[in-house]
Parts: sequence; C-alpha cells; structure tokens
Amino acid sequence: MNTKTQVGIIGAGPSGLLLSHLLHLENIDSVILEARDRQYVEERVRAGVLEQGTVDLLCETGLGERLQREGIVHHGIELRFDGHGHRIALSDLSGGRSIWIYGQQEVVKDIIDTRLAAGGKIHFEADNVNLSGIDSTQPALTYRKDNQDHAVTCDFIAGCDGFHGVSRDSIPAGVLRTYHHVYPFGWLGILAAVEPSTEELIYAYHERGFALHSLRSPEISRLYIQVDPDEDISNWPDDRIWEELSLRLATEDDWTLKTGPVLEKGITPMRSFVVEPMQYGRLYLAGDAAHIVPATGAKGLNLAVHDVHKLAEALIAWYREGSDKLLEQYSDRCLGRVWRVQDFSSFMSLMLHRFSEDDGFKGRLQRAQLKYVCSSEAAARSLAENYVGLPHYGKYT
Ligand code: FAS
Ligand code: PHB
Repeated sequence: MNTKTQVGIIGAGPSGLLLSHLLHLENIDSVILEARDRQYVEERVRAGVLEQGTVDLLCETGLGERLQREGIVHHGIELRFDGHGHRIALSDLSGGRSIWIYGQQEVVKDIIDTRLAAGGKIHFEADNVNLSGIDSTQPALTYRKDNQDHAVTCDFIAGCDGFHGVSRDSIPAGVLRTYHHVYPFGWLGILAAVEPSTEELIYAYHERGFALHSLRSPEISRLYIQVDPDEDISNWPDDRIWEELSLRLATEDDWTLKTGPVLEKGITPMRSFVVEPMQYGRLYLAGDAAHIVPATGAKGLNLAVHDVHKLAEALIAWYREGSDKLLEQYSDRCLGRVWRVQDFSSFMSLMLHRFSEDDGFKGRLQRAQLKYVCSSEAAARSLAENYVGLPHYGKYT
C-alpha cells in the first residue's frame, strides 16, 4: 500500500515517539515505523533518570500526568568510596533543579498511549525498512508488514532507530565524521523486586569495580556492577550478583543492602559514539542513531529528548513559516550539547570505574578527584549542574 505523510519516523523508542507527539501538537502529520512489537518496546528496561529539562518538556506537552503521580523527585546523589558516602546536593547546587526517577519504559508507554488515543500512526513489526530519495524533496520509506510491501512518501525522514538502526547507514559514505571510543568495561544491570536500600542513587568507587544503586519505585530496585565488556551473564547467578553488590557498596557504618528476586538481568557495553553532522538532505538523525554515551552520567535518554526538541522546532518552523534556517542549523544546535554530555559522561566514567591496567597512579588520581568533588563547592556545583541537565536553551552548548 502506498501512503503519504509529512514526516516519516523510523523507530518507536523515546526519540521517535516524542517527535511524533510534538509534531502532532502542531498538526503536522507523521508515521512511525517500528521493527519490534508493542510489547517488546514497552517492556524494554533501560534508562531510569529524567533530567529537569526532560520532565519540563514532557509536562509542558501533556505527557506528564502519570510521571507527576508516580515519578520520584530526587534532590541529591551519593558518591561512595573508601567505606564512606558523600552526598552531592544536586538541587541546592543547581538553583533548585532536580532529577526524576521514572523508567524509560514508562515514558514510552505514556507516549504510545497518547499517540494512539490521538489517532497517531505507529506501525509495529515493520520489517525491512528502507530509505530512498533522502537527497531529494520527496524522500520515501518502504517496509514489509503482514506479508505486504508498503511505501510511505514524505517531506522529511527522522532517523530515530537507535545505534543499530538503518537510517545512519543510509547516508552515503564519506559524508559522516564518526567518533567512537569503547570503554574497557561493561555494566551488568539487574531489576529486582526488593525495596531500595537507599533514598537516593549511590555511585560507588571500589577496588573490585564500580557499582550503582538506583531504583524504579518503593518496591523495585535497579542496580549495576562494572564487569568486563565481554563478560557472559551466565557466569553471574543471582547470589553472586548480590554478593558483589554488597561488597562494592559496603560502608564502615551499619548500612546493609537488601536483596530479593531478580526480575531481569543483562550486560550493556559502554561506549561513546558521535556522528557529525546529524543530518543529510531530508534525513535527520536523533537520539541513539546519532550518539551513544556511557550510562554513568544517566544521559542517553535525556540527550535524545534534547535532539527531538530541536528537530521538532525546526520542522515546525518549516511548515509554519516556510523557513529552513533551523533545519540547516539542526546539527549545530544539537552537537554543542552532545559533546558537553559526552564530556560529562566520560568524566563520571573515568572517575568511578576501575581500570585493570591501573598500576596505582590512576587510582590515586581517581581518589583525588572524588575527594575534591566531595569537598569543593565549586567542583560539586559543576557535577550537579551537568547531572540535573543544563537548560535546553543555555550558553554552554
Ligand atoms: P532506542 O534505541 O531506544 O529506540 C530505537 C527504536 O528503533 C527501537 O524501538 C528499535 O526497535 C527501533 N529500530 C531499530 N532499527 C530499526 C529498523 N531498521 N526499522 C524500524 N525500527 C527500528 N540511558 C540512560 O540515560 N540511562 C540508562 O541507564 C541507560 N541504560 C541503557 C541500557 C541499554 C541496554 C541500552 C541499549 C541503552 C541504555 N541507555 C540508557 C540509553 C538509552 O536509554 C537510549 O539513550 C535511549 O533508548 C535512546 O532512545 P532512542 O534514540 O529512541 O533509541
Ligand atoms: C538507572 O536507574 O537505570 C540509572 C541511573 C543512573 C545512571 C544509569 C542508570 O547513571
């Protein structure tokens, strides 16, 4: 079947869904093509921390009702090392900005429900998506669904299909500059049906490796440990994971880690990745299709939201005023923040993870940095303003 829309979107993750919603608010039509089924997309456990700017945008655009009811506001995080915890007072240090704990899958569910209730077109299980004519004024998407071939002609295509998607590779060779750094560690993450053992997130530096205690609700904990990048999850029965978490999160006082049934576990490699520019012809890349950050700074989802905010503004200006100025500037308006977030995520990752080849020198530098961040208001303020998220319209980027 051949159809037409104004903006063809590949991917029903946070990027594609939010873009479709923001365009709909301005009566701009879009179609989302998603490779997986709805259940997979809604149940995929990923990010958990929303920056202030992300929460503000979701609430301002009618997506904040359940978030405000079920999300948990946090005003600080703890850095833990040498058996002691040090609180970074995020809100006090950032002029009152906070972070919110609300799972990425909940954001995805909220936007899918909202889009479908508004008659939005999301084609799940769309196989073999291909792009054509991205250097023309009539780009097109083809895909296969229900044993039928389909085509969607559009004015623009948004590549919101993540790191392993098809859109970035549709850009001709020689156009993109690619920056890629692979960290010598991964994260083993668990979702557990146990009350969190902390009010706020704990980032732990330990000689055995990094650990993070996060959460999803008063009943669900989310925790991570640093592992080798090629570690096999089958080497990690639940008891071993809890034992390692207890060792790495231990303090000199009587704090203990509550354990419980592990609902899900998986290993994620850690990398930094950026392509420049984030556009070619009528194709615009947003979110993980354009960049990846190590999760240590809790930025991946939030950076995707910033991209989509800028892309929606640019498309709205084109349709409302016939101006292509913001479209031309899209990459530049995103890349300043992309590299600021890359730098912050790298800072957090290099400060908190153990490096196997460390001969002691790197460990002493890391402790010096941790002590400075925990004792200097200026250093803590810098961490805080990056962690809660710089304003979407700031001078930093
Ligand atoms: P996504 O990858 O979320 O979505 C892309 C969508 O496109 C997917 O639904 C995919 O099925 C679809 N797609 C792909 N190829 C396609 C094709 N050819 N045709 C059609 N559809 C296609 N970030 C944090 O801030 N904190 C975290 O703790 C964190 N943990 C993570 C854990 C894991 C395992 C991963 C992979 C990422 C994690 N991230 C985390 C980063 C993550 O949250 C991303 O930044 C966020 O999902 C970005 O959203 P999208 O750009 O929409 O990409
Ligand atoms: C999470 O809750 O999944 C989470 C929190 C903070 C991070 C990464 C992941 O830095």
